[in-house]
Amino acid sequence: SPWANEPKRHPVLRPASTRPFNGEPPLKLLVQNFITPNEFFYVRNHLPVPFIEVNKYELEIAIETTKSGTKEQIKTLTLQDIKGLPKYTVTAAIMCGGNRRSEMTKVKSVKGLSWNAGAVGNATWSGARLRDLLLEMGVKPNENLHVVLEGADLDPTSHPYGASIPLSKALDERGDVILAYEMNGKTLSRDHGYPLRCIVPGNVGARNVKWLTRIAVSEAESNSHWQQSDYKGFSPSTDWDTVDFTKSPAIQAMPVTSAICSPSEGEVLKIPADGYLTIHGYAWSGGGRRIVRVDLTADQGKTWHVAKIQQEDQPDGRHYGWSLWTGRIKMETTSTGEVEIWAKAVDSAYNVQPETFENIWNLRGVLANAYHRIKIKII
Ligand code: MTE
Ligand code: MO
Repeated sequence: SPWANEPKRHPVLRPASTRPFNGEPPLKLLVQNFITPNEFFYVRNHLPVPFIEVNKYELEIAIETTKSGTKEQIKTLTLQDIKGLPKYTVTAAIMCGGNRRSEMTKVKSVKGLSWNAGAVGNATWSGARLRDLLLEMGVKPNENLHVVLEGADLDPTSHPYGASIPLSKALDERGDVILAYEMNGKTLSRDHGYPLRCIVPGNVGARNVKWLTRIAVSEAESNSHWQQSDYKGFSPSTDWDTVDFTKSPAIQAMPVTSAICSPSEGEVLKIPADGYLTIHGYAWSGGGRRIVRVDLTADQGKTWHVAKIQQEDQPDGRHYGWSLWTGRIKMETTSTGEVEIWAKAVDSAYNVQPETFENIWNLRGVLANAYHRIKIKII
């Protein structure tokens, strides 16, 4: 059975599916640490986890012949070779394109794993810069080329998981694309891509290819199902009868989002004597855009409260880690019963989350970034 070699997972990861394994941590736990502990970091696998013997491991890097003048070149590297290159560490959140899908589903059903808001984690990733490798091989900037990334995990027809990113992202010094062998200072675990994965900060989780075996500089995007016919956005009026996957670009940089992680949806609680309700959550935007504000309301937007943000001091455009936030809302001490809390984040381009899911609904349930809303009960 291809599932005989699956690694053990921490029991806090609530499975959204078991074969392949997909699991996310409870939201309250998720925001207890600015750096997500490795064992609490969500896992998103499309296929069985490959078993890789590190002494036999090789990474192939191919430069394909292109009209724009790159010449065929192939290089094979061992893990030792990659560890011999200058080591970089970046803090980057990875978020699945389907994070918060379970909220979008409430508008109308979608196809995909029913993720809550926990398909995200924030870690430090260490490894070689893809840029260094490509420059050493003589690759020149070119807006028309792509870097195709392939994993060692194979589908039943022996096709690997694959994705691609624009070459411009891979070569950008501020893009911080890493071939990572460490997560939070520890050897990558099997679920997170041991021995090597690509980290593409600011882009959708799907491009952060795990168990990396092949990199190709190419005229075409990855021909994989996940690049071509999945992880793309569509109009709310596009359905499975009318969808044409060639008509939408593959998701790369992610939009701004946030989630309330404490209290939990449906929680019953008492307001403390000082009258303040304390709320915790995370916010993040793709493309290296820093979170500049998180607004909270407990009265359907009549009054908004600005949350206090905890984040790394990184320049805008290169701010790849998430932000944690804490808000305090003064409640009427006499008010009891159901209260709805909403959160919305604003990024450095003043992009803000859309109000509702109705007008961003899409058949795959991706990019589910509307205001996060929870109901609690005050007694
Ligand atoms: N890489 C390979 N080889 N196989 C996969 O199934 N899943 C992708 C990406 N890289 C995947 C992969 C998706 S959709 C996401 S969201 C992230 O890995 C999840 O990374 P994580 O499991 O380390 O959290
Ligand atoms: Mo994903």
